[in-house]
Amino acid sequence: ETGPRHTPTSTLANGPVISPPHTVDAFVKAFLHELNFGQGVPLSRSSVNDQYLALARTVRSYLMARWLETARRRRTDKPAKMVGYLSAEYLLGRQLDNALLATELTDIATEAMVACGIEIDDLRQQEVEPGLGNGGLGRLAACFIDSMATLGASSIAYGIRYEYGIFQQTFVDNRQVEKPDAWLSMGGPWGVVHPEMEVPVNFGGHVETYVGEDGRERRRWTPAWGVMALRYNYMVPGYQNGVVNTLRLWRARATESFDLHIFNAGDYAEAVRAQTFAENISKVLYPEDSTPQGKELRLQQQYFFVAASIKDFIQHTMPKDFDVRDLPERIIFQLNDTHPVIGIPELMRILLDEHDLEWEEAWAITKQCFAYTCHTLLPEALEVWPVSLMERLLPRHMEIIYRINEDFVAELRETYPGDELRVRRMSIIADHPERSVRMAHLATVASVKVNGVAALHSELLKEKVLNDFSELWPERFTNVTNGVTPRRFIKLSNPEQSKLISDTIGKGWVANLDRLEELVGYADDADFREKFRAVKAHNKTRIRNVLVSRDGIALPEGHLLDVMVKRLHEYKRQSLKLLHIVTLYDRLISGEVEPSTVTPRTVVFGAKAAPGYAMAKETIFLINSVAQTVNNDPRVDGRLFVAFPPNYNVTLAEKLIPAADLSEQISLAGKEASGTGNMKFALNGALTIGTDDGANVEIRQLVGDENFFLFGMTEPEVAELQAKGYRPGEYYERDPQLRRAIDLIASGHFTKGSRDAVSSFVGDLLYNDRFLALADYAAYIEAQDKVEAAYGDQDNWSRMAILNVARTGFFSSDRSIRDYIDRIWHVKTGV
Ligand code: GL2
Repeated sequence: ETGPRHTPTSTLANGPVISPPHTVDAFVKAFLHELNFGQGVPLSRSSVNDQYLALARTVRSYLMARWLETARRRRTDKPAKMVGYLSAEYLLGRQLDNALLATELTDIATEAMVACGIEIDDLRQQEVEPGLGNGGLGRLAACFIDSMATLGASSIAYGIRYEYGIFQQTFVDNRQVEKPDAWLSMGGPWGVVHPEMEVPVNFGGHVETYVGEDGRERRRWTPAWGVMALRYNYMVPGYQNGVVNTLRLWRARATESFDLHIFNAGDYAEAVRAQTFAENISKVLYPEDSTPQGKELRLQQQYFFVAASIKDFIQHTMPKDFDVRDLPERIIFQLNDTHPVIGIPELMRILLDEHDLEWEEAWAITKQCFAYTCHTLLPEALEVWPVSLMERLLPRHMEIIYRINEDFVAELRETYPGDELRVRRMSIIADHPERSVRMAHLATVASVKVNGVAALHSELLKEKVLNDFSELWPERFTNVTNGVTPRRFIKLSNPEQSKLISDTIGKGWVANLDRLEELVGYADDADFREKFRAVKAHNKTRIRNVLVSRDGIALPEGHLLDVMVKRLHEYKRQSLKLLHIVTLYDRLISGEVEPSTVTPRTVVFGAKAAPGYAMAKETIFLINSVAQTVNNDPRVDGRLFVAFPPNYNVTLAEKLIPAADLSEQISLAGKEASGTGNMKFALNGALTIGTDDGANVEIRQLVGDENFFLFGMTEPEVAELQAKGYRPGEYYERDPQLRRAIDLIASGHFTKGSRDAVSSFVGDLLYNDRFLALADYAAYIEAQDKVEAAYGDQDNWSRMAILNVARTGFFSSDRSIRDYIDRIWHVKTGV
């Protein structure tokens, strides 16, 4: 890195950075140093939080040594192309254990704490996870940076250091109530701030023409206000390979000039208020998952972090004498969904206005510097910004977008003479219902590659969402199936299964997940199956303890553990799961089945609803209401239990997923782009009940039909039914079992007799049912009945579960990142 710096002339200046030694003694010393001189307390008077912060900082110093060494190596190596991963979300989860694992310090730290009379587990519990993301998209970014570091890919990740992450969910009278997530309130030991490296980011104002020294006309943007982007570095360690990469998160800080520009000088209180306004930009994560709201502050956030990141890369990561014409050899910015797409006109602006390039040359460079990942198939998830808002907030960028579109539309008219309908469909600017910018179109026009996140999704992207574009540029489209990091989601979250695997095939699988295949043969080994079952039993006991102390929920023992955890969204069909539960319950209380003959089952939900998503919140209320009724009805005789622990997050996922027997992946076919929870469950020995959607398709192909409970319509069948005209009421009329379930809900049975409390839920199912839950109900119930029969043969169930683990090594995010490197980035790897 270059940038403002002062190099002392001492001979020490170029000496190596020396990591604290990997010994218990050295660790204890470093820890006590942090405690005494960092926290300012003696061990005897320290709080658990003091101890946690000192421990985190101690581990951080080991990471820091490697981080500095990684950076030094990259400076001295021949200049290489880097990946700039741009994401508005990183759902990181707790940091401590991952850092210990990566640096091989787990045992040393544990012993060091024992030496200090501290139970390290108590400190683990103290860490508040950084929840800087909503769901799968944000967690994917976190898995990807882990894999980039593990593969030694030269990369830097950029995002926003939200002061408040995803809200904390509580339930009051069965309804979701949100609380702010003040994740930094007890101190943020993992981030390192560099106030001297801040970069300005501007907004508003106007654009004018002026004549440059060479007599050429140019455009000049005079912004109305600006903020500073404060740099926070977070260290991203590779798995036991010495590499530590950077996650750079920006925080907004007011500038003095900001106060001067908009507000009158002399009014102190007003000036301080203005500061708050500027600092609002990084205040809070928007809590909508897959359904963005077109809020001005959100566009401010997007431009804020992208502008800071691009400037930071060019000015501080590239050498001083760097020529921007070389950018395509030095960087590929990966756009994680449309959130960072404003970076495209921003780079154009930099090249045109700050480096004086001609339009054609600037465009040729820009087009090589971006690649776009689309994460959705839902039309309402595709971001669109009103032109009026863009003109007000980013007038120069709007101009540039118009010009990009003008050239693009001209090219289209040449390629498709007379086909104005197509031109309108493809235009970056939409005219209806309001003149606006289609960010996915802008991204596609400017990117080297566009990828979907699972095989089916990438196909549907080409056939549907971006069909016109794939006809025009077929070679631009590719697939990279998502993955998850085996470090966090097997090694750390499931130590018992990890030990069994390592004892059986050796330790190498953690960084080479294909090696799980070596377990295939053990599916037929009775001794191995028994050990595998013991792991599951252990993990069930563990989650039982967690839920008792976390939420006072006592899960019954000896049940099939059926888990549906993901954001609450209609397309994911938590409502269908609910209908299944009500059917099971109805069979029990109606006397249709004898309780002692049914497979005892516990269903665990975890789901946050966007605070403004009314139907999702109604569903949460109904799940809680059903749970309350079912769990307290003596007729159920302990055969069915429903738990909905609040505030599902990464920390809970790590405990819950390894305990699951059954993974619920029941979205309507053609709606879930990929899913990543589905992969985590399979890798942790749960069987999937799922539709032919997202990455479920690939999971099923890999594990085999006989080891997967498939049900429901395929995507073409869905399309056909919708074209024909879908009437949910017909299914209700025709299927008595379904009718009984819906009637029971509608009667107010679960809501203390209140029909009103369920009327919008029931009304929507019967008269709208946008995601065809009723059409898939019968098939789902049938598949669930097969699950119960299969669970009756425990030995065969274990066999199936082992094969799921053995055959899903493909879903390591290491493989995803290798695919990105081979198909899109072409950067080098290795430590
Ligand atoms: C999502 C998709 O809905 C999900 O299917 C996918 O697995 C992830 C990661 O690619 O991306 N898209 C999206 O907007 N969110 C997702 O989780 N929030």
